[in-house]
Amino acid sequence: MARVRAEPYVFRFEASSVALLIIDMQRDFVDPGGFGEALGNDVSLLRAAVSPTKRLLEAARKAGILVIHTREGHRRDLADLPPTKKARGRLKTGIGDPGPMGRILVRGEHGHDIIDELRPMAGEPVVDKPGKGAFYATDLDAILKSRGIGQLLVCGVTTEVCVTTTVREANDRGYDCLVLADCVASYFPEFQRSALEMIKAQGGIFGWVGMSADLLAVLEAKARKTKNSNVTAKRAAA
Ligand code: TIU
Repeated sequence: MARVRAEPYVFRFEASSVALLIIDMQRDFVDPGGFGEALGNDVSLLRAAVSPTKRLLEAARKAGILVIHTREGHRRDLADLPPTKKARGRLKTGIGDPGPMGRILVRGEHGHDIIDELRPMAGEPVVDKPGKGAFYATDLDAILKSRGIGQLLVCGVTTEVCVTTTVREANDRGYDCLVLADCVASYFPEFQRSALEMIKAQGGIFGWVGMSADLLAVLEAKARKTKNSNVTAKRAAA
């Protein structure tokens, strides 16, 4: 059983029943010219989460932990786009409209895809979601259940929108979530702080909050152990 320092108390997990869930690290949110900027935000604030998430992603892969990526977006015919979501914000350029990275939040477009630094590897499930929560109208729950996953290590953007919506959905479905504070980001520093506070308040009402360095140390130790036992097994077989 691995143990990671976290708030409100230590987070325990088995590598075989935990997944790294990376939420919506798409150009549309992180890069200029996408949905995030169309909403009036300074997208550069989200960049802070990229390097720590990349380190965790690489460590999770080496430790043999399942990695799942999500993308918020819609069908090319926008048939799954609620008119209310389209109308919200009275945007000049909104969902489905052409932008410098293609049609905004539309599947298959350059802006809709995940940033190069965190590109999914073959075999890692990518869950396309029409809403803010990663469980709503997706097969995420089925993917997790079929692999025996009960706990989630959560990274992504934005903290108070898709990350917390997903953590709340996960919590109600019986999953334990550890949110890595430096691997999630918001366009609003005060929302970043308060969203994380809300997760861990009241004895961890929605989950745990930790720092990537603490998790990284645990994952790296696990990867070393796996490598050493592989070497021992190979020697024994030789
Ligand atoms: N606007 C905002 O902060 N976020 C979103 O619209 N989607 C996600 O958080 N992915």
